[in-house]
Amino acid sequence: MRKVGIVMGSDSDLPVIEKAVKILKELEIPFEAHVYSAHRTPEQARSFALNARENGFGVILAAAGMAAHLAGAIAANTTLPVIGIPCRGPALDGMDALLSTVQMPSGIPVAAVGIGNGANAALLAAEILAVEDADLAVRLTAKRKADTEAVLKKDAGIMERL
Ligand code: RP5
Repeated sequence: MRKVGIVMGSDSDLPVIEKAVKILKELEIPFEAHVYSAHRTPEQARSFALNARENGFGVILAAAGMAAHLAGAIAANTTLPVIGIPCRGPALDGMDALLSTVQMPSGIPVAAVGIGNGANAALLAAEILAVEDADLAVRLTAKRKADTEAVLKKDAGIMERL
């Protein structure tokens, strides 16, 4: 199975990445994570993206906050799908990162999830890989079913909590 590549602009983005990793582990998807910054270590970010396909990656998650150019910078150097995860920052609560991540020019797409939503980024990566991986598709369907059942259980118990 192709790996999910994870890049984060700083180790301060780790709490968001941990949400993604939890789901990748649950779905038994191999991954590799790095701290690469579009601004502080641009050469490392570029080299990772340029070599990602031949290094066995199938999807790349890129998490960054503030002037979040990481997902776009990665996408500029690969034709693998890139999922941007905007992270909260101190001044604008993630709105800066959201807009920096999602407002890509035509020709270089980044699929962006909501602010801090590492879980959805991992699920979307799993859905992309599952297009060609029937076993993973089965695990994804089972997870969706279990998640639905957990919500139904909350519905059944909500009156007791009021
Ligand atoms: C971004 O700047 C990083 O992705 C992080 O979200 C933010 C702050 O980084 P640190 O100053 O905490 O290293 O590039």
